[in-house]
Amino acid sequence: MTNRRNFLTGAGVTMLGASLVSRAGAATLPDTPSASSAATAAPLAPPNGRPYNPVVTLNGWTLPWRMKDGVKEFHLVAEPVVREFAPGMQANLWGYNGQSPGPTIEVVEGDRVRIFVTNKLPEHTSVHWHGQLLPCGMDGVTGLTQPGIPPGKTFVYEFVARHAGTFMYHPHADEMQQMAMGMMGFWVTHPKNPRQHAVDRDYVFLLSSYDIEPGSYTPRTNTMLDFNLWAMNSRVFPGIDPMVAGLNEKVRIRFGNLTMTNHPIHLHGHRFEVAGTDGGWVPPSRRWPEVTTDVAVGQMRAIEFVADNPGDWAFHCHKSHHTMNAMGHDVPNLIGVDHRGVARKINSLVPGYMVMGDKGGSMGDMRMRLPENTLPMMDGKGPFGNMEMGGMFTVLKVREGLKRGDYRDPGWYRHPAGTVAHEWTGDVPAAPSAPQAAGAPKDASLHVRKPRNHKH
Ligand SMILES: [Cu+2]
Repeated sequence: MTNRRNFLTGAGVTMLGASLVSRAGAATLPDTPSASSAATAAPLAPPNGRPYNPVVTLNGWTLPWRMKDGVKEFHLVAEPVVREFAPGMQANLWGYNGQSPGPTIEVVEGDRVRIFVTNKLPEHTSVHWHGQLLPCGMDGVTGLTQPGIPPGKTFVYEFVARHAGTFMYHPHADEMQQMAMGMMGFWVTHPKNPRQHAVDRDYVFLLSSYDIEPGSYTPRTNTMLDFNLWAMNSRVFPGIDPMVAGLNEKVRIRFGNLTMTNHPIHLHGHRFEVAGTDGGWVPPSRRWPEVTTDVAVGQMRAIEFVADNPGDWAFHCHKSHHTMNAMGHDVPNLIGVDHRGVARKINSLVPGYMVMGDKGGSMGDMRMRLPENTLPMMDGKGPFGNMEMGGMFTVLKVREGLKRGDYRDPGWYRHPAGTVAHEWTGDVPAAPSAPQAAGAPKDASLHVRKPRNHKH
């Protein structure tokens, strides 16, 4: 009985906070800045409050705040948004302040933070501040620490950002639906001393996954594992901006995983260390070198390295299906099947049918007609041709002479003469004939699968 009464009282306090807000009038609420594009915004130099080295949100932005009586006040609006995944494909998602993911929140260790959350969704929501050490009633778990924020209402969260590190926020209300619709955002608490953990460039993004049928616009939110879009900050390659760094600059890349599976994140041309997690910083003596680090569901990683190798370096999830876009999953393997002449006949029966490589899966240079609002499975024009990538893939561009604070794409790397793999033009021995697998059928039958094309 006591427990129940306390629980209701606790809930009442939160409700009182919300009603006080509306009674005092909208004038007391901070502005609700909104982003209209998926471009990477310039780092937000702290306009007031204590100094820090701002992060760069890949294809995202940082939420401005106002200082009120020494408290940093933010205003998040949970609302339906249209997010461009890459040029040529948009999706109806749910997010915050105009985009999915929501804007990054940056504060300094010891800051008192007040966050107003207005719910413009058709159902209740809440915000959980993943990794923060805060009073239990501010933890944002619907039903457990607060009632859900009803549609049209504004709730207030207030706590002190007690420790520096890498965090995220997301709903703890109808999670399967709301996170599959793109509701999430990054949170960085900077150290009090800006020289502590200082790096030259600090990139952040969240990993998310979506199941959007080719030709449709809205994710299927009850999908548990078979997603067809693997995203960094709700963007897929070639829609993800490159990360750039000056030669010998110290770089940090922080990422969190809000998908339903783990992602081994791999960087070419460099060795890095995991310098921090959502649990805090790893002491330097306990770090070890890696070129791939796995980030499990609900985890965050901050990796650090010196960008001492000039070039255009792939940075991607090492699960090869996660560097592809939609449509790749219902296709039979036809390697070794001679289907010359068959494709045209099938095409007259199944419009849009595409024969998948008899010499491998490469379809980077095929240009079939796609359903509307769908991206090629493997794409991205590079200086040497099609990169045959999608999903969780981007490029780290390390350049000599890049100015501090310059985040513009420097274009493709100009390789020094004699440093690019090239065709051998000397003598080639006669090729032996290919071995035939025992019991291989002479004419393997073709399985035809049409791309599913439902509209929602
Ligand atoms: Cu992955």
